[in-house]
Amino acid sequence: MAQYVGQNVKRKEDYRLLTGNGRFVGDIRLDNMAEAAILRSSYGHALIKSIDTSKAKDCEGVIDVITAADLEGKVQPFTEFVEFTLPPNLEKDIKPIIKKNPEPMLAKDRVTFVGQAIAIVIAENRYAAEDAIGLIKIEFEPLPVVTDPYESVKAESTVIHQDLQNNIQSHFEVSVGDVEKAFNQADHVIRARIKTPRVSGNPLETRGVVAEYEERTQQLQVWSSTQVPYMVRSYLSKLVGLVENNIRVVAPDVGGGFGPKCAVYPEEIVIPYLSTKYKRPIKWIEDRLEHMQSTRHSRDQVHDVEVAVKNDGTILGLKDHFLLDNGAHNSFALCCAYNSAAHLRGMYRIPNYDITGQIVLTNKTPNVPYRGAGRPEAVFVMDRLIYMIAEKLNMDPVDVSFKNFITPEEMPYDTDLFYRDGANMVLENGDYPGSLKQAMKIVGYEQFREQQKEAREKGKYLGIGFSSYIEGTGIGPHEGAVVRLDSSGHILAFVGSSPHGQSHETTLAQICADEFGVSPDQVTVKAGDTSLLPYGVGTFASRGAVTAGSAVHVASKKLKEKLLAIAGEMLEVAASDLELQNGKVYPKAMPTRFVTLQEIALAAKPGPRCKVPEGMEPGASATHYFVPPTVTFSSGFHTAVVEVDKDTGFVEILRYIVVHDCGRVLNPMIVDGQIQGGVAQGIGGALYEEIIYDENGQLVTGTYMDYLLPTAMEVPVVEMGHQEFLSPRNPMGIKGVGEGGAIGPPAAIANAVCDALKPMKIEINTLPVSPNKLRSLIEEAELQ
Ligand code: MCN
Repeated sequence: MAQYVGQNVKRKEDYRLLTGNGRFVGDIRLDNMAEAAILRSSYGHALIKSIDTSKAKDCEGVIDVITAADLEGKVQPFTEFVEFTLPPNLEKDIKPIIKKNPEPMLAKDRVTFVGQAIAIVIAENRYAAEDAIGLIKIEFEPLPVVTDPYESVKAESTVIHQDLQNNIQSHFEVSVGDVEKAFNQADHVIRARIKTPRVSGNPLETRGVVAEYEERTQQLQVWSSTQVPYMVRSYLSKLVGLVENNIRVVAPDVGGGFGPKCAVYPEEIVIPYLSTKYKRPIKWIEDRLEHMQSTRHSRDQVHDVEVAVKNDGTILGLKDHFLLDNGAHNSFALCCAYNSAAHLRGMYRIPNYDITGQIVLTNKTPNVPYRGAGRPEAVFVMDRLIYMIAEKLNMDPVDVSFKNFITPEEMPYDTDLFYRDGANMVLENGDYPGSLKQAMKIVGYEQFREQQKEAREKGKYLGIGFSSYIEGTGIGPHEGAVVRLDSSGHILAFVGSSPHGQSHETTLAQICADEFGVSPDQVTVKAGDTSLLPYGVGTFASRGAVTAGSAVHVASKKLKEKLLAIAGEMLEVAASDLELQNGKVYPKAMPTRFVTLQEIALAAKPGPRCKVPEGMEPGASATHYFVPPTVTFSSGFHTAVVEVDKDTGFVEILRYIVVHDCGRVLNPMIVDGQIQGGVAQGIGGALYEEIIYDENGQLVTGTYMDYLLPTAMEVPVVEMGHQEFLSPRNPMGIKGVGEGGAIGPPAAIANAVCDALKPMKIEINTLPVSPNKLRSLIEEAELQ
């Protein structure tokens, strides 16, 4: 029987998407639909003394202009968030301080970042709405602006939120072993300040919402370009006070999300509310400038780290204190910061570890998870340290890695920490030294060193850099699937996690197809619609394959069992003696006598011809909610080979290699694509991307002229090596892969540049490695 899991099945979604038949939020046009435009703050921090909307309201085509006053008592601010409640054992262990700082839907009497929404114009069309925006008069009184997290934590700094005493929004500490003792026993202590800057996710499709309220039935339908339609529904119900069951949120085709679209935004609440108010459909589509300003940013961590090592390269202990520059509101509590702390030691055996994290408020756009969510920052710290240790001890960096790897024999390895879900953080399996060896083989490490020597003699600077990651993927709390056989014999799978480029329609169909012995073409996967099943979660944290995949797998098994029981009644043969293949069920002993899936579907209907065995409900569908025991740990090794032009500071990536383990691979082609795409974003973070604010809190990188993204010209074809250690934490042994590609590049590329410029002893501890930054480092080195 054909096995589709593990095969390069072509993407089922491509026909629709590549022929221009995708349906994104922007494509939705409804009768009598109004459009919205948003007036946003041009100040980083200011009091709003007055707002005059009269001229805007008088504009032709304008339906209304809404400010915070209009929402009072109607729409609650964002206050409570899922993540604010930590599992009790984690809460006890890391002693967190998490202060709530409610985020208003529209700024009322003060703005706290450039891009914050202040007023919404609803008009007959977007042109009229945009024109009216220009006629709203606001009197601001500028306040001192805080943009530097180190300044922000100082006692004398302006407090951004009046109900908090200072700008430290959250704080936690993690302690493993005896760090002081480890530092006392060390031959060397290496210290560094390592910074990953603020970046933006930049999906092809910006955010957007269409809402349609039908007064007759009190049904509210919302289309949103989101990763989390269920969360949007839940917040809408809570914050607007609507019956949850009357709200249907649909994420149609979504052109990328990368993390920032897993936050729920004010527009997703206010536009639907206004649709209920004006009883007509309303559409809002974010423009690119708004996207750069107000769609949440990410990363932005500074680590002050110290590592204690022995002369032979053994790491005895690590201390770290880091600040995460959160911007003006925190809706994800400890998510990225704790991810950084939990993943920082990565593949390495570091028995003594102290880390404190502080989430600091500044007058910038709020900070949320972005592909990797705290791990790229952690890897940048850890793998830079490996290179610094090697430099200090005059060792090869790979030997420092080999010295400190957690070995396969030590698996499962207890990290002595709790994961974010409250479970013990135990790395279940993997061969970390093996992955480095495989990477070294693919790149030809020994030959490269020869080539590097020869090149240096000719004045060419070639370098090689490695980085490593582990990643807890497939986080709960659950994900659901309903698998159904329809009367035409076609299989439908409804899942709670909706894709935005990850190919779920294909990979989940492969899982189903294998269970029913049909081709993936006979399976349709539907997602992104809260009316499909009652409890869904969403697509983020590389969880789709593990959670939705397992839910589909188990629901398919349950349904198959039922179909065999019905077929048993039809054929008068025990279900255990039946086989299901190629859409037919037949007795193993007599394959010529069969019933088709379509015939079974008809026999599953209630009525006189029903053949559903006694004790079972009629119908051909099964539901399963998969609740993972905890996350599964993917891992990987990244290798960058670069050439540095010493005179211009330009870095060219000559080769890029990823060796990784994502457990059972559902579709190798899609996994490779996920890694290739992730690496492209990681290269952006390594060499080009940086959100910059000036001292007044003005965003100075608001366009793609200032905020550089890598193009196809800068991204090499990634060479890949696969390991396949099946996870025991879900029935198919899957681990996630969606983020891994983005986690390793900053560290691997920075290490490669340092390796290329080794004679100059350059240390790159700040990203991106832009030509001007690199030239300054080279100039400094040449002066010494
Ligand atoms: N897969 C597989 N075998 C595995 C693991 C995964 O074939 N062992 C397949 C999955 O079936 C799925 C894809 O790879 O089709 C990604 O799976 P997974 O790692 O489970 O990640 P999610 O489906 O949960 O997607 C989220 C993840 C994240 S967190 C970000 S950010 C991200 C990413 O996926 N954003 C993306 N990949 C993206 N890809 C695109 N095109 N656009 C985005 O916005």
